[in-house]
Amino acid sequence: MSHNLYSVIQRAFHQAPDRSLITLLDGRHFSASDLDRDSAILASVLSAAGVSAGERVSVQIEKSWMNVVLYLAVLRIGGVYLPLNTAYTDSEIEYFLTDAEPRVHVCSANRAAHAETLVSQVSGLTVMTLGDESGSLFDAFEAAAGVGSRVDAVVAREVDDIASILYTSGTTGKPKGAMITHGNLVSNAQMLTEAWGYSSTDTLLHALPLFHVHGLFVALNLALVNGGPVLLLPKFDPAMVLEGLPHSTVMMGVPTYYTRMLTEEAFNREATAHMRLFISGSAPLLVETSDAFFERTGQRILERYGMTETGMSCSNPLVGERRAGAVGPPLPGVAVRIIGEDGNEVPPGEIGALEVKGAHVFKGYWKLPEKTAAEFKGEWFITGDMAMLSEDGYVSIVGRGKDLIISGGLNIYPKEIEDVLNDQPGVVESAVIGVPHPDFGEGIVAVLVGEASIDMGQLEAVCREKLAGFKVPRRWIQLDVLPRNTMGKVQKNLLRDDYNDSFQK
Ligand code: MCA
Ligand code: AMP
Repeated sequence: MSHNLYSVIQRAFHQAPDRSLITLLDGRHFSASDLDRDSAILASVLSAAGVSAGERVSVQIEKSWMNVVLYLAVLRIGGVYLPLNTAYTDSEIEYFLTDAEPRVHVCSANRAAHAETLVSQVSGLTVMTLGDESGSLFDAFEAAAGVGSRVDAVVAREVDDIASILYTSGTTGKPKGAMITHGNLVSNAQMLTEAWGYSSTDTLLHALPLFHVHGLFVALNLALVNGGPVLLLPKFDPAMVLEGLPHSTVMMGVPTYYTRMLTEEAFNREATAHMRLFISGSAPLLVETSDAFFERTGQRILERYGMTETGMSCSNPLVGERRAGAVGPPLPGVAVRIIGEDGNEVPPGEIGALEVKGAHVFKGYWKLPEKTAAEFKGEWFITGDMAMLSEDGYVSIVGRGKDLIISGGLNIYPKEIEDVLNDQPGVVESAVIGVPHPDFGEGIVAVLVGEASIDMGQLEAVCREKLAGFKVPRRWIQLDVLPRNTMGKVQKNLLRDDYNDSFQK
């Protein structure tokens, strides 16, 4: 039996081939059999371009229905889907491509010239472009459709075979490619189906990007394995969400989506009456946001918790108390434990390091066996999050052991920005911190030590050139020295206290 995720999705497609599965706001819609056929056609194009089982296809494109088809086509042929944030700069892309060595890189037309320069560095690389029904890959797809070229067979995959690589940064070093298997994705989709009572009668309001775990594996996979319709928005936009709500039953988002919806007067009980479930994750949902949402709509947002490396691990219950400030018990099939400084499990109510175990835990980091080994204790994966378990089994994420900023649901590792800043003339050292931000949850502040003549505008320009826009610090502070403890370690907690109000109005 094949464990290819596409086979699971295809079974759902075959149950209701005529059901409209992807609908766009402009009225275009695609049935299950359209997606099955189009992914078979695109699979033939990718195969002709030399992609075979186990080979990577990297993708940096705007969200569109063809993006969904491309994802399905890569799964079908047993390829490894490698999505990349559209905000990544050319230099960031260069690292990912040289590390992952994809056979095909699919990008927007405006990014093709740079990608082409990498062909000499990545052996066997082909660059293709894809927009919303445009680009060289779309032309090849149309040509293949015209001559009836398609690959119908779904390549057999084992539970442990890699379906996707997603890059995630670390406290030290360069971003690491998390190898996510077919087994991981199928088990996560199954546990979420059970926990959230998801079925083909649900319509998913899909506003998230398709290049992270949340939008791709939590949202899209859940709908696809259940053969449930998706209203695919091009991006998060409150007006589009308001338009989509009366036609949907489930929405998923990062906390910023919900705080932004609450600023819309039209977002009320009536607007949300057709919805059965709002889900939040990727960053902490403030209790005040959860309460304000409940007051406005009469519905309690269901908060869940996960990571790129694990998919989803915990979720508040569908039926029962959805506790604001907690992420709920572990999902079915997931085990969690909270470890104190002495290496032993702590009793309920005490804070410790969260570790998780289950079929959803990834296979390891691409080409980095030592880093992989360092983050596992046997089958237990060390999440890097600090957590607490209640007497009745709810997990609360109370902080991070890792030096991470989460802004608008996107992870930013300070080290990456500090490395860029420390390389600049006149900068002696830097400390990048996250402090409360009313829209993004956390905003980035750069604290610098260096020559009096440092031009902050120039530093910001360098960051913009090298780093994705969401990683560029928005506040700049210059100090004579950074606060350090007796071990010489920079005390970021003191900096966070001092600049806590940087983004308050
Ligand atoms: C955009 N900008 C940001 C962010 N996004 N700044 C800080 N944080 C952000 N998240 C900046 C851009 O650089 C630009 O500034 C300006 O905002 C406008 O850009 P635009 O793209 O128009 O912004 P937006 O449309 O308002 O986007 C904000 C957003 C978006 C809707 C919150 O970032 C978003 O959809 N976030 C969700 C990310 C996500 O899917 N996370 C899940 C990861 P400038 O022009 O100055 O550069 S998966 C995960 O974490 C795990 C597994 C989990 O548990 O789910
Ligand atoms: P990433 O690896 O980009 O997928 O981000 C995963 C990290 O996001 C986790 O390790 C947590 O620190 C954070 N995270 C995800 N969901 C939540 C949540 N509901 N509450 C608090 N933090 C969360």
